[in-house]
Amino acid sequence: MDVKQRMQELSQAKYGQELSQCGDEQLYHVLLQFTQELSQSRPAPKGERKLYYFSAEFLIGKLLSNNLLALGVFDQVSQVLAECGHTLSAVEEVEPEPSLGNGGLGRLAACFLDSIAALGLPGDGVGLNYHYGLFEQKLENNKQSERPNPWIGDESWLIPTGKEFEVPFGFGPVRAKLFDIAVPGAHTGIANRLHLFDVENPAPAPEGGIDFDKHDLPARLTSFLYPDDSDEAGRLLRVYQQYFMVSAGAQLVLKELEERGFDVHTISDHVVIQINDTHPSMVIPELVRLLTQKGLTMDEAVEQVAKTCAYTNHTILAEALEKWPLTFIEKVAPQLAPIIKELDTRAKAAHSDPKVAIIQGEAGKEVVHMAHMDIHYGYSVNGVAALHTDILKSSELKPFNDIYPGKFNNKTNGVTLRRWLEVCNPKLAALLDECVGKEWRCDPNRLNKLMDFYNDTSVLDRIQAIKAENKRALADTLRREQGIEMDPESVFDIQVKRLHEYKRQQMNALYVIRKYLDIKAGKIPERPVTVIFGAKAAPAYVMAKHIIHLILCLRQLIENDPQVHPWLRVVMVENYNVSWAEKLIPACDISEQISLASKEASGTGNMKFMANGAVTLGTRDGANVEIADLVGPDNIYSFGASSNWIIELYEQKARDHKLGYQSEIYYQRPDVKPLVDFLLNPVLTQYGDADALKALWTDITGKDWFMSLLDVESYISARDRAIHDYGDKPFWARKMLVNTARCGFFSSDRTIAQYNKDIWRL
Ligand code: 26Q
Repeated sequence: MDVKQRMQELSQAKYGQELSQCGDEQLYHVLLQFTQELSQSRPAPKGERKLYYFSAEFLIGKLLSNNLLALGVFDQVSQVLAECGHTLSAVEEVEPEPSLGNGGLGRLAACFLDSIAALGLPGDGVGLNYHYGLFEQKLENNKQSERPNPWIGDESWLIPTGKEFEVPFGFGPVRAKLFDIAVPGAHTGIANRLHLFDVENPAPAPEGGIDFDKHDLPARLTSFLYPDDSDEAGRLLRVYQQYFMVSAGAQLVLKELEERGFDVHTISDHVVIQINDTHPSMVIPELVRLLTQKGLTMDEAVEQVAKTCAYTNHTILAEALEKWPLTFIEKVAPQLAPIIKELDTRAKAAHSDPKVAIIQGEAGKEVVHMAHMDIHYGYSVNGVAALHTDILKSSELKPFNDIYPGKFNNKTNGVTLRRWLEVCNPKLAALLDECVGKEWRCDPNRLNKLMDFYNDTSVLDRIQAIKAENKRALADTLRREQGIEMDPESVFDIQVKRLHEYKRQQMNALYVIRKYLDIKAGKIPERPVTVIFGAKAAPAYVMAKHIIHLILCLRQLIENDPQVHPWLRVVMVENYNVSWAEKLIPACDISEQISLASKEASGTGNMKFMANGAVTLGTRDGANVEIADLVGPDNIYSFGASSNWIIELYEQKARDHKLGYQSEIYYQRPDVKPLVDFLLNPVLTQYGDADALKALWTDITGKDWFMSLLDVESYISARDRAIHDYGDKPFWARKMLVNTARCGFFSSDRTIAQYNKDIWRL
């Protein structure tokens, strides 16, 4: 196919003009259509078994570059654009980002779809077509506010399919319309699909902020991605969303099963449903319901479903494990309640331990424990990193592991190196081609060969030159788009991820306070450091918003102080999203992965930073443990209390409040107290809301549930050590090289190959 000719034809047809006369906006729409045509001409992969990845979130990000790469026309399109005086990156600026996910879990689902297609496996995503996705973040007056984030224009990636299903809610039936997004596979000729369900008449965006009438159903069902669970009406809406997704999704699965010519009694031979966290768990009773409608007995239906569904757990945080009041389910989907009760009765008959019951609580106040339903009625339960799976097996879900020892398995997360290295860091990718051969793009383990260049000063110099260029590019973009000034010669120390107390952005802020106080006392740091944050807080998560406020007040304080900002700068990127991640990650020197050990199930940002040659400063938590094992102790800065010790402290806390960690450190350690007390200092509070900072101070000194004070001293010294080491250029460049060389394990192609071998068997 002649790429240029087809692009010419499209620009004539759409705009009646030559390609060379088109602006970026028009070129984007030409390329959107071009890409869609190519993707849609690809067949679906064949196979006796098909995977359906059910997920409330698919944080796909912009698709243009990614799809051009998968379709094998990236270079040709770049060339054509260059001939017209344009660049793909400028054209891609026109594309709105679909933010159909909150963070790690949603982005993982997107990486998985990319890898499933790249491996040529038959597997589609099933989710919801949120019109405004995750909110757009504004930072004003040192606080976050939220706006709707529309992404569906007249032309988008959505392909109307004409398929419709009826979802039987308690208040009446609602039609679910199916839209698809094509998922072309790299290095294969196939394309899979992301199936997104929508209501027939979606409501327009609310005026101003993101508040809307949560009772306005069905019009509001697919308006927003759920960012929190803070109020009753909102939580009920989430259950409506979940049932809408799984009922329509289960009907789609059965329709396709029939179209593929298989007997419904053999569904478990031909279908695998991977349940991404508990958000789609109602697919289990819904599928039982639909199968019995199709003539299976209850026993048969339960058996088939239990051989079809597999569950992935992404958290041990109790507050994030979904337990819905039975009354919610009776209201949303009354026909599911008797089925869930039946599943519970069967589980209780087989296992008397009340800890493993599905329905818990006294009469009238029963809750349905979604994860328990998944474990009893799924054939596989997996965690997302080795440490996380061990914790699930040995403590959090131990009673279940005792019952079903064979069910539990680990699948360490991964990321698609196509987006997170090839597309976002083309210069490093090209250097890797030179050093280890282009084959790494299909076989990421080839990157290990980069170790041959450990002492090659010319390669080490080029690795550093590429990093320096990426840092300058980031500084330019941030100046242009957000008016932010930063010194590209300084160390770029980056923490970007959702704002959560367990991720401990507040501990990073305490480090900033330490350095600020040092500089004011005349103790000048070894070299300038730019501390970069990017984070959205759930709109109703008060403490998270206080932490954003602290960061922004510190930023302003330092910006206003010419004695400090040559040495220390704080940057907070507004509206951190996938597109910002693609610019920030290639420019990072030090990757902050500082969650309280045991709390971050895996993390995936840590892997993206590593691939791009950033050195991790982290606790031994989640996949950081595996990163440390791969790169060795000289190429990572590990610090902080071990997960075993933390789990022990929480157990002590549960047994006896006096023994467990109670933030006594504030009173005991003379170096720690002034850092926390700075939150009350008028030098800082003049820039913001003294009450909010006081509330944060009270929390850290009184509760500090995620123990930032326990680790803050070892954190400060590890961080200072990293910043010191950065000064020895060849020494540091080797660490960068080792990190990139060892990242092959974290390719999501490896993760998906393992899911397929151990769970899906497609
Ligand atoms: C639950 C109930 C009500 C409303 C919202 C939710 C909800 C929404 C989103 C609960 C959890 C999430 C997202 C969780 C998440 O992103 N987890 C992350 O998953 C990654 C992929 O496995 C891991 O790498 C991260 O460690 C984990 O935090």
